[in-house]
Amino acid sequence: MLSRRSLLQTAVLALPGALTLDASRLFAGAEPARAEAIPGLFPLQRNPDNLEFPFRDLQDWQTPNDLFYVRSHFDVPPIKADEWSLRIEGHVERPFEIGLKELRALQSTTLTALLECAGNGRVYLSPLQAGLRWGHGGVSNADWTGIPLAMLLERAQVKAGAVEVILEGHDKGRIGPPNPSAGEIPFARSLPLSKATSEHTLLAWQMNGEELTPAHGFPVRAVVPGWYGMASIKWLKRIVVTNRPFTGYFQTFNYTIWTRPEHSLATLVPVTELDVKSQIARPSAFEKIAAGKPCRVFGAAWAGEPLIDKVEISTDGGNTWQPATLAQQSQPYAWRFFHFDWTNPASGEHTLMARATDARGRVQPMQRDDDRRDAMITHSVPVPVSVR
Ligand SMILES: Nc1nc2c(c(=O)[nH]1)N[C@H]1C(S)=C(S)[C@@H](COP(=O)(O)O)O[C@H]1N2
Ligand SMILES: [Mo]
Repeated sequence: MLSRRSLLQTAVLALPGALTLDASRLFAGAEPARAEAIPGLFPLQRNPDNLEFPFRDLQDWQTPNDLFYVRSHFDVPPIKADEWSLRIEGHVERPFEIGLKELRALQSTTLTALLECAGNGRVYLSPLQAGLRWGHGGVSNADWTGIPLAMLLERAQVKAGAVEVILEGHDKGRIGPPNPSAGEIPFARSLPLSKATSEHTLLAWQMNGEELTPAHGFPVRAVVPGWYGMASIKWLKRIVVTNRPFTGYFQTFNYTIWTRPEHSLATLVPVTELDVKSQIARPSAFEKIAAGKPCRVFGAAWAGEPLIDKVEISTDGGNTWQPATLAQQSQPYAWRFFHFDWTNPASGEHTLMARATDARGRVQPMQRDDDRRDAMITHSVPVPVSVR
């Protein structure tokens, strides 16, 4: 690989003779100041790319497309727009196929929804879990434009007795030990008929007013607002209506949690709805803060469909709590920003924490619930800071 320095030298050599920049002088001594450092995605994995939104740089309510986190299990499938079509079949009267042009010509709607990976925050689990170790950046918020999935289900005429709708992507691969897949499998997941026919469950082709990029599911993806991200299938290929629950890889071996509904007999169930959660963006962990000056604690909270009612901040590791100010902008499925002005932080080590409450009365827990295995990581994460 070319180093930064040799790249620059190559560039210098290509310049017209009149310009005599000396690269060795530029890079002698200290690195030049990063006057306009623009944050970019943080790689957890390449090929397939799994990239974190730089949450500590949180600024926009709508995450810019090039900063929206990327979570892909397999390589991005090569899809040609003019060859793409979506098939709707299974437990329906009239199976059919629809092309991109025809789909985009349908009456579209736009909805803001946050996507959060069910593994977001996994780096904070102890003991460390297998799987991608997301920090706080497996979450982003965007406007999605498309049609309700219900529109196509209506056209296909779902038969009586249907219970679920499986969404299948064009991407596929083989998953190895410890839980090998049945050969090469596509990414697929099901929704109960009620969620699939909700007017808010979309087949989207635009994100923040622009065509979906390959990484985010070009040409068409599902957006299932209020659910963890794994339900929002990218690169849609096929929609299958079924008359019995689907038990594919990504809702059995993966993306499942234990529940204890009856008789204390733990039951494994697929991850579905988002839980209430907040994250502090700034200050970030291990940041050095000036003593005696006010410090603004800033972050975002979300709960899926219910609105965020309250966010509280602790500057003493959870002993005492004070209300944060919530941003005016508040709507179902999206995140809500908050801030808290920490006046006069005293010299020493401090631990910041945030705790959100939603309109359903759900409160963000302080402790990790191990029944959730490696998913749905919503407990309040302590943020250690030094005040000097
Ligand atoms: N076809 C397909 N759809 C997929 C995935 C995938 O790997 N393949 N990943 C899912 C997961 S786990 C998440 S969190 C979201 C992430 O969407 P994004 O990459 O646009 O942020 O896509 C979901 N849809
Ligand atoms: Mo995910």
